[in-house]
Amino acid sequence: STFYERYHSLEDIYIWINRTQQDNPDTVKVILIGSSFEKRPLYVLKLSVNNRPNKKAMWIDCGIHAREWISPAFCLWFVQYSLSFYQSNKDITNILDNMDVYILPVLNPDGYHYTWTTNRMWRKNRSTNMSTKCIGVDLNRNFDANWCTEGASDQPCTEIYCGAFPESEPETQAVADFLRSHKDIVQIYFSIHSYSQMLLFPYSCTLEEAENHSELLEMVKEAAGQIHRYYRNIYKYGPGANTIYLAPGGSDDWAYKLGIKYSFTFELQDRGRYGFLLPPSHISDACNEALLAVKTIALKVVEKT
Ligand code: 0X9
Ligand code: ZN
Repeated sequence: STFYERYHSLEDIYIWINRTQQDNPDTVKVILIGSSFEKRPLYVLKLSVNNRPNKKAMWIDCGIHAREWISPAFCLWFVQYSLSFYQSNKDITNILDNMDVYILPVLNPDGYHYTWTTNRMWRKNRSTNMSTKCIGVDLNRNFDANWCTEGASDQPCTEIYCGAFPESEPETQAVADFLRSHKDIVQIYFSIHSYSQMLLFPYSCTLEEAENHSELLEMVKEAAGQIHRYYRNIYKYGPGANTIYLAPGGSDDWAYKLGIKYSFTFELQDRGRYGFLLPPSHISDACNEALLAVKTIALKVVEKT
């Protein structure tokens, strides 16, 4: 199997980030956007193929939940694919000619490291708090979107603990600060999770419909259709609250409310057979499906502008 068909430790991913930048100095920039609770760096790769001014952008983050290993694997897959097939695949060429791509391969490095060393099923970050012996905040409940209402918990010992206040966690803050300062250029937001095979859009924090609901529904419907057509695999799609469950404080809803009108959460393979323990032999299928969905949606946004 190739490098991209295996899971990698955090240390290996840091080495990969560095090497990818060195091997592609004209296309790849590494941006330090902050650091984790345990002071690990949060690196974003910026893919940019020419210096056309006023280019729009797309954001992809992976690994917000520690145990969802297919997610960082997807971010690496996406970067590799983009760098390899720019100029030869017309879709990726069209996308990169029209927008820069910001990729955060591991949003929750402390949690990810912990799943490699101590507890494979860890979900949250690794922050501690004087008022409790329990460790970790669910970073996808820590954003400022109907924060800590139904679907999150104020109990530090639960898996869906929302934290002491919105953006209490350094990982959340780093992402939110970066997106706030780039909100005029970022058109599309993707957050990659597993498992359950779903293409979700806002809202998850309320049962209300997003302002451009029908446009978003059209996009994920087409993406799910493409996945079915090419890979014969079923993905559900729809607003998070109706399709998976009510869950406030998520990054997708927050990004949407910030003004990023094309905001999505993908839940990759599988539908529960292996769950978070998806075998490495399934990485290429899972990533190719998600890649097709990202391309389909990004092309639709490029078409509009
Ligand atoms: O609960 C979550 O955060 C996500 N599911 S997971 O099994 N990967 O934990 C779904 C997130 C959907 N979006 C929001 N809740 N905002
Ligand atoms: Zn998740």
